Amino acid sequence: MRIKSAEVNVTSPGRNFVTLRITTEDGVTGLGDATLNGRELAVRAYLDDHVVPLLLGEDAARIEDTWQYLYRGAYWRRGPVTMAAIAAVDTALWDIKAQYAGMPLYQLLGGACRTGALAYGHASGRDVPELLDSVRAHLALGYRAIRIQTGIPGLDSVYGVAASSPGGGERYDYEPARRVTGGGRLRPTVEIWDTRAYMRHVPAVFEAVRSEFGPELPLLHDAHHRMTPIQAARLSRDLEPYDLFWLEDATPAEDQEALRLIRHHTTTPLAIGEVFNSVHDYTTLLSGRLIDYVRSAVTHTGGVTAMKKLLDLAAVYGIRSGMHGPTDISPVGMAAALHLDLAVHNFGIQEYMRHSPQTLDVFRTSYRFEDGLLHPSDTPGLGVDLDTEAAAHFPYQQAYLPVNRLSDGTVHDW
Ligand code: EZ4
Ligand code: CO
Repeated sequence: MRIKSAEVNVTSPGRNFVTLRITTEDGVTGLGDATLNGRELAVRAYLDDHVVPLLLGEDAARIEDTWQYLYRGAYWRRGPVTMAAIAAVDTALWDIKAQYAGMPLYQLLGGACRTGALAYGHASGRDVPELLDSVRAHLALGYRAIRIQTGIPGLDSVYGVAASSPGGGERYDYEPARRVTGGGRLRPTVEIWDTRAYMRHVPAVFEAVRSEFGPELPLLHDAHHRMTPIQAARLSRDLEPYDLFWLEDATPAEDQEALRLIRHHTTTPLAIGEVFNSVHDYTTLLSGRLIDYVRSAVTHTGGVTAMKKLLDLAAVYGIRSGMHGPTDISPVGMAAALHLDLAVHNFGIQEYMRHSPQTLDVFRTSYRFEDGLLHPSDTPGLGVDLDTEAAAHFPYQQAYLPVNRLSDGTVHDW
């Protein structure tokens, strides 16, 4: 099971993806997602220049040892670029091992704890009527849990809202990293933000959705790191009558203590961690029981090995998974998440934004969405193939997420 070759593939079928493909001497290939939205080429360089040369000739079966070697051996710890690179290697090695075993990956992780992973989709609208249409469209697609985001009166463009949703259906190009040129240079777009306008508007949106769809439907919301702790405490309390499944990223995530203040004031369940890359980002949050759901993704947190350990630690505190699953997690990263979703006892929910048909022409998936649940399929390994010929038709395109500013020009969290 020696590693014969490893290549990094960068492709942009609708949006950018970075994929590591490892091949063993006997021709088994494994895939790992290394996509870091807006910083893709940094991970490619980290892999090409500093990781791939270390892998050639090594034993593909030694997954834990390889993880430790890349993590401890680099001396410099953690960080999104490093951990996405390690994640790709780790995931590709699990894919290979499961194919050698002739089993879907979830079997090697302990086997299925459930028949499928409850998934939530993203409904959005520029205003409430458009949002209600979008919720209806998501229910028609089979979703049994739905995240709701709307435009805010007075603000031109807000996180999580598709520019327009004809027919209220799912839009594949919601929140792409965008390309804007100004003065001959590519720059992120700028959005203007007002937290007080947002906080005044959101409770009425939940009121409208609950009165239209009733008390049963699990509803989620992403505040995307924009409030102060005391603002977040206030909004979480204002939303209590609407029984959220969770409020996500209420405050900037790196300040773990901020969640303690929110927690003192509210029973709204809290989720955080999509921008984290290590179990060490969570120690205060977990031991203090300050959150209810862990938002990390396999892709950004060091792979299947590290994500399993993080979720096992969360389980000690009764905290559940809610893995990040936007379209900038590639189909490879999504498949890896689904195998873990099936295998860990403390699964909570899985975010699921569908990839575009263009993306799915390049990444051939076998996972399926049925009756609101995702299943990774019983194909040996991860169950995803990368069509490198198709990928070659979509070269990398420089693109960035927007940047937020307040009306006076101050940079704010996006
Ligand atoms: O903004 O993945 O919950 N999902 C999210 C995502 C993130 C993007 C950033 O690349 O917050 O939409
Ligand atoms: Co989020």
